[in-house]
Amino acid sequence: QPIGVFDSGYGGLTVLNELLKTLPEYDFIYLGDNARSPYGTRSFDVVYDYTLEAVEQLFSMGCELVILACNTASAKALRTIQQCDLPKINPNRRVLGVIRPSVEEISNITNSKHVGIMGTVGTIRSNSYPLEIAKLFPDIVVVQEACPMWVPLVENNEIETEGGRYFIKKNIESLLAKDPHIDAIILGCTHYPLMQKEIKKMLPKHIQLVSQGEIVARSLKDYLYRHPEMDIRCSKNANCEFYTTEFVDSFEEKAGRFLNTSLKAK
Ligand code: DGN
Repeated sequence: QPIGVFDSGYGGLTVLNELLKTLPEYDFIYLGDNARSPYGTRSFDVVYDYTLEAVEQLFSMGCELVILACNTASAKALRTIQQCDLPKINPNRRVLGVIRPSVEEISNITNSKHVGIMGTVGTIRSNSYPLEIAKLFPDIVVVQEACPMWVPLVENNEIETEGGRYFIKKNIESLLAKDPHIDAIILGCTHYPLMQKEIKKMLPKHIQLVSQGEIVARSLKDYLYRHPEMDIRCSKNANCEFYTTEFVDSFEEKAGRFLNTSLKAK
């Protein structure tokens, strides 16, 4: 069976990209809810409803395991889906998010024990990162910055423009002003790796920038190893299908740009 990968739009492709490299022998189905993206400023209830719908769609396409490759959905919908919905839908199916694996890596990336998190308004307001980090590493200080303009910059290819740089600088400076001891920043939104080059130019050299794709891919590989009962490895040529909830043509164009390849979507 294929592994489902879901995002509100294109951001999850940065995770899919790493999954394809790390798990080349698996089939994937990517679903972008482009019709209703962005999720960043939407309420808990709305993000939960949309995410559950997407998960059920991926289940109906044959996925037994779905990755929410979206921090906003992981922050606002994952726990309820895991605890309340899955037992009713099918207790053998699994839904995993991107926040927990990123948090588990934190102690390896900071020496100062001061970490910055950048994300959508929804992810930052949910406090998911500070709460999860406090459970595993209570001595780590966490400061957060919501970057409401960053997803639109990525979606509209405006990163390397004067306006794009203005908003990147504004949020970086605001985060660093909150805590000068930060030595690592987690890009807590799956869109942000596409801005990494510009962000790095504005960061002091000693600050490490962490994007989630590789972390999530490593963590999923480990998960599949620990759960051999989820026998979803494909036997012949691995395959990846793409679905969008709106405008197939522009999805193919943009997703192709993000993945650096041409692709067909449905
Ligand atoms: N890529 C999503 C995330 O990681 O939070 C955000 C996209 C959005 O809908 N704003």
